[in-house]
Amino acid sequence: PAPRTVLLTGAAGGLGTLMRGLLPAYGYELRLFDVVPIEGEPDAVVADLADREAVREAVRGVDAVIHLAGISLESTFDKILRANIEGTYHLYEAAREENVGRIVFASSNHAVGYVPRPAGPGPVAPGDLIPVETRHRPDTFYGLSKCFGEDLAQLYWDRHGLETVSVRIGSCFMEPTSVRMLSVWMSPGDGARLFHAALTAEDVGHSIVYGSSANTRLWWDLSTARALGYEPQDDSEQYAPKLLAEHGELDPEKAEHACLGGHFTTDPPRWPH
Ligand code: NAI
Ligand code: 15L
Repeated sequence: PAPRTVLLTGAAGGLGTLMRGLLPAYGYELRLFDVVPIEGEPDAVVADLADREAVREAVRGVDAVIHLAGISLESTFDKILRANIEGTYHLYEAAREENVGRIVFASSNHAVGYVPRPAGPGPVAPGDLIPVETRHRPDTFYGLSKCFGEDLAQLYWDRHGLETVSVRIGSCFMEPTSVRMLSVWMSPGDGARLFHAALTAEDVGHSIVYGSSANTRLWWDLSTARALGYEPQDDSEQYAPKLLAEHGELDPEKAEHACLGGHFTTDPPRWPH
């Protein structure tokens, strides 16, 4: 049966807030979880992913989890380790113990951030789109934690039959704000469509999909997302004239424009740890 009660971790964050607004229309009852309280949501669980008992209690009785909680940008290794690596492990252990059937995991394009982007401006030929089956090339400790999450999901599927859809999200914000985002943007509406498809598709095992709208300048292959029943409705192209007038096309000579992960691949690392 289709899941009805869904635990939304990271519900206080940017994407969590967008999804809190959009997912109830699909019929879900959301249980909210975040380390910070959410204004106007007194029933939200306020707890840290480090608190295994609280995580286990939070997953008890839900049909599925959308796991967004964690550090969403590069940080020190220790902070990433605690929130994203150990935190995601705690979530999976709790889900296994409580027999939750499916997790939708917010992976990121930064798990494969050092993959070269398709050459040239404008639309990319279908054969040149970046496939899901490309090796992990994390661009940060943050991206590395998403590689870990994808592998953890694979382990829990193979060993325990716990299903996951790992969504390598591009940039999910109200509007694209850079030329790179014209290629990787996921509109909030398409984000909700994709999460809904990931929650309801049958027999997903562990599926990895890219998360974006049907952008004219798309860099990656959306076929595994479409195989879940996802039908993106939006395209960033309406924002192209303004963004291109402001910034020009991406410059292939610039390192920060060369790879999928954009400036994540060139920003100075947050060392020492
Ligand atoms: P965000 O930083 O706005 O939200 C993350 C939320 O997780 C925050 O509310 C924070 O309080 C919570 N959190 C952090 N550590 C926690 C812990 N130890 N225990 C409990 N809660 C904790 O990030 P955003 O943009 O909403 O992203 C959500 C998820 O989606 C993240 O996992 C991020 O890596 C992933 N993602 C988001 C993209 C986007 O475009 N927004 C792109 C790619 C991936
Ligand atoms: C991410 O993984 C981040 O969480 C988000 O804030 C954006 O920076 C996004 O990637 C991106 O690549 O634009």
